[in-house]
Amino acid sequence: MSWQVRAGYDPNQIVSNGNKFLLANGYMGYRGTMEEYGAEQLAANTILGLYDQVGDKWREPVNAPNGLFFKLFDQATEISLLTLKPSFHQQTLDYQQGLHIRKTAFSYNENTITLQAERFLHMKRLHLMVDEITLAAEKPITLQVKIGIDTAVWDINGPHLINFETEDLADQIILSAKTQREHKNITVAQAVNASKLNCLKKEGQFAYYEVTLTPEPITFHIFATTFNANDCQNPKEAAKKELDVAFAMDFASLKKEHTQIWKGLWEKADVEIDGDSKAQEAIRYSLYHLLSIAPRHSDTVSIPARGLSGQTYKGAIFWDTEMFMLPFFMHVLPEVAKNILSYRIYTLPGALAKAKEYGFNGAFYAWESQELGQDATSDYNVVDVFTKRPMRTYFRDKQIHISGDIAYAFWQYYEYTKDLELLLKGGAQVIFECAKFYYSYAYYKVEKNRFELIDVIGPDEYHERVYNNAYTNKLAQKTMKIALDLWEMLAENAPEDLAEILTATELMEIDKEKFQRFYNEIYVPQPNDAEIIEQFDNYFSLEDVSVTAVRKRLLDDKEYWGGAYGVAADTQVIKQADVIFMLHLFGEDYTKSEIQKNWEYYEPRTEHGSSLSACIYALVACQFDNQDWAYPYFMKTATVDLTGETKQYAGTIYIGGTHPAANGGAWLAAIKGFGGLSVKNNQLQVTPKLPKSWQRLAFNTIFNGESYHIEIEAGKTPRISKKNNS
Ligand code: IFM
Repeated sequence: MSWQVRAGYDPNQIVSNGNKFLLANGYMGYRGTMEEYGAEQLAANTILGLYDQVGDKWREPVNAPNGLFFKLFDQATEISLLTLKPSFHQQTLDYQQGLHIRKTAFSYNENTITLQAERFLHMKRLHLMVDEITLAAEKPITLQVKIGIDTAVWDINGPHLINFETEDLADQIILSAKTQREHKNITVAQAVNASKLNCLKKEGQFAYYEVTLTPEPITFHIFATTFNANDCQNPKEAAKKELDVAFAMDFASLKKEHTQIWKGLWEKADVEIDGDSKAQEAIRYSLYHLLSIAPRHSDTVSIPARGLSGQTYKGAIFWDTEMFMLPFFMHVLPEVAKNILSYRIYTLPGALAKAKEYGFNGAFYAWESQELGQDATSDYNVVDVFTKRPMRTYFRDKQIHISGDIAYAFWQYYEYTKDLELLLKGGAQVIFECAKFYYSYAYYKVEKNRFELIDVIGPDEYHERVYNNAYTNKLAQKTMKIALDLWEMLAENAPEDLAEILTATELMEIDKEKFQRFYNEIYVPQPNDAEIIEQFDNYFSLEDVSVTAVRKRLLDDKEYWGGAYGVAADTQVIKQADVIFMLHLFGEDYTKSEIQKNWEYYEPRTEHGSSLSACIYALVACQFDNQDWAYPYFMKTATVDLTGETKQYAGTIYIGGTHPAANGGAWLAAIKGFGGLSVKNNQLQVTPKLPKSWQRLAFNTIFNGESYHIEIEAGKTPRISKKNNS
């Protein structure tokens, strides 16, 4: 298998190829654009955790100036994909090694000019990117080359950078700037080992060279480093220093270091599928995306909903990370899972403040969380296509399941890794505060002797402000159970820590009995006579109409289906797995028949307007042993960034980019769905349900600190073998 994706020349695919060919290293993400591309082609190097706001536009991540900019000229004539149709062009992503390669040939003045470039974002030296450029021509020709740090990069709500300053050192170009609102410094430093090029002049952050091309190729390298005020006191010094170190090494050694890291990651994370090369390619490509954006370097950052592929979704962290990506990391790279969860400890003050703002106790996490846990969700998250007016949406106010998602994730991590440290370092406090929040949010319905959660939004965002969403209520109940179990566990294993946590969280004011009472008395919608669980109060009384019929009612392709007047709002058509998501998490509380009946009920009513939906339908179909139904959904989630076939707009707002939640969902569906991996009685267990064509599925996991390799072969007993941890 090649471990490569390729594309030829197609100007209509520039934006989607920017996502598909993304390089990232956990700190930054460089879109799969060509060296000569600029803002219009959405060239961007998105920096994790650095945000800016311009005026009252949305606060979003900052794209750094492009340190790998390169363009060829013949005097005034630009020789690039922006001006000439190439005689050959191929773009390749080698996702085994994290390399982006382009090969382009131009027929120009009865000559053929070839340009090759191979670049990577270093997986260890996270601030460094390197590009190896090779030029040749069939017949001798003298051309000019412009190399530098381009500020013309993609900006949705920018421009974010001001006060540009350049410094031209003998062997480096330095470009520094500040963010508009918070005045955070950012520096990009660049150096070229251009001994084979003749420097004509330097102007600002660009250098111009002359080069005579012949059939004998000329190769040179561009090195660029990026630092910002979140990384250190003096980004400029750091950028220069890191560049010096890299420059003193050669391209080959840097590449070796980089590919070695990838090798190590694949040794832990690879999933092998025999008998289905398309599924094999899709799962590896999905894992590439997760591995490339994993924050291995810091425990105060996490993974945004569109990874590091740009500024869409405000670069914010959603429930996507805990519920869809975390399981993969928890099973194969627990140290990354720990970093991701630590981000929620770090941002707990933001969640406490948000709860207070709405008049509640405890922790109400941001629906769209930025670097300090502040909620970036706008009150008007969608723009109406007809009136062009912002539409009031209630995601920020009402999507309260976010706190339970986070509490659930901490507990899941603890149960799988038995790593008590994270709980003692703040995880326990997070869980208790989330429980406290639900207790505070709940409404006690006196006539029915029960707690209810009213006026919420469940995972299905097309139905806003509903009462008793089954998933939310069940999750809130689970959150209480987790808090109670945690309390017991700490009382037994770490009583002093418990006392400290209780004091720190002011939990003394809320006694355990209240959690217990909520747990016992929260209303959780149950299967009815037909075994179907109603998604929320009165959902069944909404118009029962097909997804196709609702789609036909659209007057504009980009029209938003939800909100007050959306085409789906008064119907049973839902955006994404909701009750089915609940069955994915809590399947053990329901019979197989109930699970299947609900799948059959909700599946035709689900639009899959979110990329989070397909994987859950795949997983849950495996719960009732229907691999045939699961398989197309698995392929849909696993190929989402290969095909680029996802919704690109919410109203008029562009929401494209990569889809790490779907990538994580692909792992979940393969391993937990088809592989049937679970834990029973503190032991790993595998009950495979392989799709017909799969002859073998093999993968690794680290469970309770021990490494395991799991081999499943069709028709044979699965093998779980312990590996040597060294
Ligand atoms: O978190 C999701 C949400 O469930 C559906 N809309 C998009 C968000 C980001 O992926």
